Amino acid sequence: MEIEEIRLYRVELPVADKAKSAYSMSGSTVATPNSVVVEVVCDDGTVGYGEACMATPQAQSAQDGTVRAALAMLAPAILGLDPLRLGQVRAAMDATVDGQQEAKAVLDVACWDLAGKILDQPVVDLLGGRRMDDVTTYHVVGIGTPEEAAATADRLQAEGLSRLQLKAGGRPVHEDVAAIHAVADVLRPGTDLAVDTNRGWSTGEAIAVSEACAGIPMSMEQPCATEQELRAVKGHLRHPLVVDESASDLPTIARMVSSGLADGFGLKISRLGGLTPMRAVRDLCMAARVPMSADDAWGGDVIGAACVALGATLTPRFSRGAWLSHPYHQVHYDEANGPRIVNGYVTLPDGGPGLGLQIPDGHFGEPEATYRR
Ligand code: 0XW
Ligand code: MG
Repeated sequence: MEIEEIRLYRVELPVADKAKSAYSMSGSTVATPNSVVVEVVCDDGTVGYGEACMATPQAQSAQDGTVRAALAMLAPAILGLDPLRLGQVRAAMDATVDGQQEAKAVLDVACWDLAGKILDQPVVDLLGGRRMDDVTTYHVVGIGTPEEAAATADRLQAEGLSRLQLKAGGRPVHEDVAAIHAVADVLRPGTDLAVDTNRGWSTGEAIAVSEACAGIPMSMEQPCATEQELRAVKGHLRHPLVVDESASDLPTIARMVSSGLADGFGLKISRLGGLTPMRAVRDLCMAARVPMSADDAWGGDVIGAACVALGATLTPRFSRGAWLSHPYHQVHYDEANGPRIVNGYVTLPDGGPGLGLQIPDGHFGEPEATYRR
């Protein structure tokens, strides 16, 4: 089997009106992200999908323009290769451009979708098989007043969500502390709370917030911007430390595990370069008993299905949840099978082999760019 053609599409995923105030991160608000969706077509006509959607500069260095520019170099480099030979695809991409993991992830995910379709297997099984019947997820509570945050947290728990991520940062820390306490007051037994500033606090602010919230059962996700800052605050925090944006690649993650810096990870498939490296990180985290999430910055059913496929292979004890942006934009590429949150858990698409999606031909309109052998 050989890759014959690669088609690139631009897909807008605007925040749904009624959720407009529901998605903000420290220092930035998500409005109308553009997703990069690719169709990787084999010589027998089989189509594999990949996707990356960079929500805001807050969460990663790549943006959709840089992803598209990197794909213009990477797509020609993998034409003619066998998508089942993921190592050769990776080698060809790495020989073409250094870094650019978000663009490489788009093609890597498409190759996993193709592999599943060629082998007539779901990606979740190629990744080792599901370890959870109901796949855990988590829901973001955007930055707002203490009353807004508490009301959203209360509503989400009533809807069955048992993992919440409260966004913080980008404002005076006493406002963050007030919102954290307000959410803590409505936490139900068994609900897991992470406070995520997406690198927003200084080391002093992180320590001060942890002190001010000492009695609250929560974790602090990427409270500061760099690994050095995280190491500086680690011994002063009263809460477990979860690393997200600084967990940039397998060697870094291995260092954070072996040194005891990370009590958990928030991991984005696109930042790591796709399901292939994410699978290796998953195996490390499971072996080291460090919980992780299976996330991405934003995106539609394709990257959502990849997150859920990987997330389903975690054991519940080491899953921090597979995250979807679907609740905020409410767009499906496959209305019937696209992943969604039901009763607090996320569904695993089962519309067929590969990622389990049945995306109608022509669904994305005319491609922005096409690469052929
Ligand atoms: C909640 N996420 C997975 C999606 C947002 O883009 C940010 C990210 C996070 O946890 O940082
Ligand atoms: Mg995070």
